[in-house]
Amino acid sequence: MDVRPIRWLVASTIVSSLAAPIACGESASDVASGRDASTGVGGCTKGCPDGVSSGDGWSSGLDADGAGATGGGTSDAKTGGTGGTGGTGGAGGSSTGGAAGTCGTTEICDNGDDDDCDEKVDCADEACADKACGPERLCKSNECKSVYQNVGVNCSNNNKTGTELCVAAGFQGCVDSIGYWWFQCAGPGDCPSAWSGLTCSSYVGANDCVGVPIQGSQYATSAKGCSTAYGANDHGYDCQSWNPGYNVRLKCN
Ligand SMILES: [Ca+2]
Ligand SMILES: [Ca+2]
Repeated sequence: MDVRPIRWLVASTIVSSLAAPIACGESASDVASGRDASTGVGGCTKGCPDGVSSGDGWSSGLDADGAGATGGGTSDAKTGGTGGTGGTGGAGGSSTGGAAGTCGTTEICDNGDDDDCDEKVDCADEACADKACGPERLCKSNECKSVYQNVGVNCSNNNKTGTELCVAAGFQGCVDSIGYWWFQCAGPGDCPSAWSGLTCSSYVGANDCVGVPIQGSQYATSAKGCSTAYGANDHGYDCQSWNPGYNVRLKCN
């Protein structure tokens, strides 16, 4: 029996298979259909799996699992996202674009938004300056703040000067301060009506936590400017028992 032709046929088949390496999930029949696995040219009949484009060497137009590729979509707060393209052959992609934002031409200086879309918010935008924050308001930490701030001083932050309290509130320094102290229960509250700068004309007469009007010896103010500390031990109190503490009204700069 002459076996030479059979050996030649087997060897030839092996060499032929190695000449067209199978890659990218292709089956031998895909390769046989015309796609060159090394260059991606020629396409196959299998179609693209999710997340693989024809540029990766897969033929386009078919979805490998039949479920449809999910659209990617891009996100842009200013222009709105772009929806992805659904796969063909399966259900369409489900991604939809984001809602478009709005861009104005003017930065509103005290609303927490970048109104003119230059990535600078409120007083951090050159279009705004301290004066844009309004009277007695300054731009601090990219936010318009009133120069008047109320801060409590009690046993947890004892002995603080007006300057220290203003700096802690984000300001450069202090212009003046007055501390308000209720001797009754609940400690100092906020001004019952509007503050007038550092003063609260309606503080006396406000009710404490049991409805008793605050007046006379039940109430004290301490005007300590900026360099003298407010202390929880003021007015005969200590930090061993209940202590109302101050409501310090600051004017900062
Ligand atoms: Ca802006
Ligand atoms: Ca704004």
